[in-house]
Amino acid sequence: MKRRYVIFVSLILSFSLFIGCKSKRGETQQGQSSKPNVVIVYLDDLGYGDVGAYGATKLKTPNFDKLAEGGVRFTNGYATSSTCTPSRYGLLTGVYPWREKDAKILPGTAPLIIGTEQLTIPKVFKEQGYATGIVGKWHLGLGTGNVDWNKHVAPGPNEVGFDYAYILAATQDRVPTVYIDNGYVDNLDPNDPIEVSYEHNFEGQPTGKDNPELCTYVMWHHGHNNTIVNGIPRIGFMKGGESAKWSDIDMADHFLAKAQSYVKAHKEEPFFLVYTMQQPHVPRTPHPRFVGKSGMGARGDAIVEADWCLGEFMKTLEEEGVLDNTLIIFSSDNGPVLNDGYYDDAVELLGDHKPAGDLRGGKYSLFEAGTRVPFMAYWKNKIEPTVSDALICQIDILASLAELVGSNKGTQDSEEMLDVLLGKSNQGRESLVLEATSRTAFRKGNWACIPPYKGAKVNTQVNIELGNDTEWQLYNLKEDIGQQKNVAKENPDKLNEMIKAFEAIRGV
Ligand code: NG6
Ligand code: CA
Repeated sequence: MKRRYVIFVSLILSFSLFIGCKSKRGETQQGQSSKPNVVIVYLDDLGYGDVGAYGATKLKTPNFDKLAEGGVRFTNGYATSSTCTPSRYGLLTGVYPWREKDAKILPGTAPLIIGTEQLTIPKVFKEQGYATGIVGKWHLGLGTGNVDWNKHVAPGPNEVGFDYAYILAATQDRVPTVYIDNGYVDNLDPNDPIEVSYEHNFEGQPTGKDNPELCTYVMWHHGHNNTIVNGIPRIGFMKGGESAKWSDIDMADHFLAKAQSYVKAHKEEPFFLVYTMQQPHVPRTPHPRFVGKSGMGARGDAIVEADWCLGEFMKTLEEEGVLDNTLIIFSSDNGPVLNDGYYDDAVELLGDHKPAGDLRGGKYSLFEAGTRVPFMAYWKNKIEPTVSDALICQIDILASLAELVGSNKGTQDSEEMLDVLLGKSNQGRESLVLEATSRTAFRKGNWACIPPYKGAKVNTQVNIELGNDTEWQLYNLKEDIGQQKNVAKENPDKLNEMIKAFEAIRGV
């Protein structure tokens, strides 16, 4: 009798343990924590065609390819926007950036644009008991409007859900050119305080405009003619903080080391890490050991360097024994640009390489190359390698990861597509609003339409078609992925259907 009772109790116990270990989706991973780690690897200005697995032949990206070929490679994966700040806003909050008026390219002194009360992916993870971290580019603003860089800089990533944040404030081409470690400028000498302004220069500070002879690393082409740091003229003015200034050529190694340390420090607990590389955004400063490796100049070399960084990072996951229990999502914040303001031979040495693949436009554009980016999900022994044509956007990552970790959090815009992300389903979004410098376009099914917009058709400084036209544009992406033939006039019904669906989301 007693024995039977013991068996009964242990059966009940093991059953409840089994239930307890079950994630929301009812999956148990034997021998593994039921809480998988998640890493988002996010590149800056990497184009759809900049990855071997997406068709690049001249540029070698073996480590990007390993993820793409060993996981789900999305052919219709989108950033929310064709520039950085809005895309990062969309990624972390799961909210369309055109809903937030301040989600546009920010100066280094801009206040934080994510509300501290707002839902973010790291908050979803924190609530589920995860350690959360971000290493790399931030560009979502810091402080409340008048930052003193010599004090604690807040609110910032720590106040919107990241326990750990080791970041560069804005972009590599914008001041302040220092790293920020959990709200404090790293390596700052209190006797040499930093001053930063986007309005005025500081007395005695040379600028790219007045002292071109000091632009010894690279010369500016357009913009980028203010304070010179490490022979590179930047956007904005800065004085002091000598010991805190970063070394551009060591930046990739520096962020990699921080990302690796993060994994080592948190391997015993579930973690969520966002690793936002600065490559291949300008100024392109590959470490000397990568210079000349691509044959395409600094842009190609910076991509080769980023690929190497990913390989090293993956090795760390493996060596620390967490690779099998880590989902890695890889993408880029916007499409490619060659000359983005410096003479770095990106145009001259491009050769046959097509950074946007067969897509039209590039960074800043409403055409496809602005927002359609490399996008893949890799999970060793868990995701079956596949190519997915499902329509998916970075705003969907929030709801999908929430589902993964058993949270019911979500937003109006973020569509839960965990099965799509894991390659188990091809049922992507029905439609998607795309954004480029405050203009929007609409994708539905295989169709894309762009409303009439005034303004230049081409940004001649960067030589990119922006998507502006005086008339509605409609493209059938299935037949015309390069958006060469505007079929709006031949398909008035389709266009009307698109406009209605577009307005229903965007408002008239
Ligand atoms: C533009 C810069 C460009 C780049 C971009 C932001 C000029 C002329 N151009 O204003 O170089 O920094 O902003 O890029 O200043 S992003 O990828 O962060 O959106
Ligand atoms: Ca970018």
